[in-house]
Amino acid sequence: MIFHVLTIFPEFFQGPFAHGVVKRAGEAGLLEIRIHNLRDWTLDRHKTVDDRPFGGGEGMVLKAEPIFQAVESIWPERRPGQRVVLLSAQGRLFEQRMANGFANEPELLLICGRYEGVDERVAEHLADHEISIGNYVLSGGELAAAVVVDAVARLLPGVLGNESSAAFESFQDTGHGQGLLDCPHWTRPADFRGWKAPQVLLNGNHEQIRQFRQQAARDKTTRLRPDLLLIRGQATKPPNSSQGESGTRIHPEPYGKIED
Ligand code: 9D3
Repeated sequence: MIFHVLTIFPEFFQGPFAHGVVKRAGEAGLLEIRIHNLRDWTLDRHKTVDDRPFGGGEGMVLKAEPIFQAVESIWPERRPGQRVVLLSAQGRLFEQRMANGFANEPELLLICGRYEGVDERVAEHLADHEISIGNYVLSGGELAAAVVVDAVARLLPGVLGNESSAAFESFQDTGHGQGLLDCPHWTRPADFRGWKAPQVLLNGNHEQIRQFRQQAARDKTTRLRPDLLLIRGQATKPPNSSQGESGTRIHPEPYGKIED
């Protein structure tokens, strides 16, 4: 799979992509990451990528022209498997389901937003998806793009012991297995500073261990991520939420173009 990243900070990505799964997948030829400097597609001598917002207001906005020029030069004849993703604070919340969908595409181009935002014509007429990685304010889309690349790269066949795309298809869920958080884990020593690993995990009774883990996952989900129970309509009493209705979707509809 080929990832393109369009950014005004190309140096930023030497860090995140030089380690771990993404680095190894790159070395194995399973993915390729091409970083593109947005300023390469400016025409003025100051290499201007931003301008003041129409209507006034604080901050600057990334101009549409260099972004369109860049994408049209990277893909002179854009094909269906070549998806453009705009990372912006106004985007739809990125989740596992979207990563699964992206992993099935041959090529992805991530546009990193900056400043106060990006000229809306990029979202309307160039990008297939506009996504945010969470409800907090970042200073730009670069960290978000690295997050998306990592989440997608680890799904590619051959990268993490995903031997075939069949193994990969069995992972077409939200990433939380049965819709719950993973169960908690312990490793040696069994007693660390007086804090003991649960005895049941040491006794070798696999049925008891399975039941313990299932309950521990439920308990932890109820405590830390009651929203996951709401999505599946499993919550008996909606903890601290106005979305009490059974089966309430956090996202209003499935991701049409991506999957589901
Ligand atoms: C007045 C409100 N603005 C600034 C506080 C809105 C705003 C503009 C630009 C907020 C963030 C940004 C820059 N952020 C991104 O480009 C971004 C982002 C994010 O901020 N949070 C989560 N995901 C992403 S993806 C890109």
